[in-house]
Amino acid sequence: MTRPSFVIGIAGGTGAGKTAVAREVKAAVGEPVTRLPLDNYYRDLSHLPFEERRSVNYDHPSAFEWELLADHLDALLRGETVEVPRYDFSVHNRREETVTVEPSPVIVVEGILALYEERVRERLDLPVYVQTDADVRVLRRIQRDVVERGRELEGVMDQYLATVKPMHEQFVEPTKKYADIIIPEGLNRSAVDLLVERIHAELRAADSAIEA
Ligand code: UZR
Ligand code: MG
Repeated sequence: MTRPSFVIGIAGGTGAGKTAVAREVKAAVGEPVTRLPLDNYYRDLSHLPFEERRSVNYDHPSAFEWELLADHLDALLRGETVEVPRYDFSVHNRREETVTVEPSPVIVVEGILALYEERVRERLDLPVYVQTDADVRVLRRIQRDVVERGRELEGVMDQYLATVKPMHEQFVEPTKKYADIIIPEGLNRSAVDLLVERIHAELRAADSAIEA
């Protein structure tokens, strides 16, 4: 019998600390956890030249290949292995190579719009929203894009005002209502500990269901 997976969704604005929470959960629980970052499901834009790819609105729901993500979740839940695309932020496009993801007891889908699409949402056992003030998020975003990704400050500011902020308000923030748990500030020790405890409880329940 295939073991049922416990699927967690972690949504929230850019710079909220979603990836940090997902990594921390993975570090605490270890092998049973597989992360499925939404970034990997940005649509393949190889048919567009770089200049056009650069001006795509990556904060709009249409930027993501939802069908593929939902299909992958279904396959993983059936106990099948999937080939997940990888994304290269420096060229705004999918990489050639994929990463093989095995079915696992806990799957964490993480990204700004992880709670947006119904087909994905209905597969989540625990929808989580990371709630962090916009001023903190934008400072983290500047740190990441300018310091770590080598982008120009001016471009980051323009993009934030032109798309990141309005799309956040229109599409990301309204998904908070779908969350069962709201985590303040991202790496919040108590909240992460509770998540980890809950996962351990689910793993124990699944183990005893298999033994019974
Ligand atoms: P997180 N993003 C890029 O900057 N470049 C891309 O090629 C693809 C995505 C950004 C995207 C969004 N927006 O705000 C952010 N833009 O990645 C989501 N513009 O990722 O949740 O880690 O901040
Ligand atoms: Mg992230």
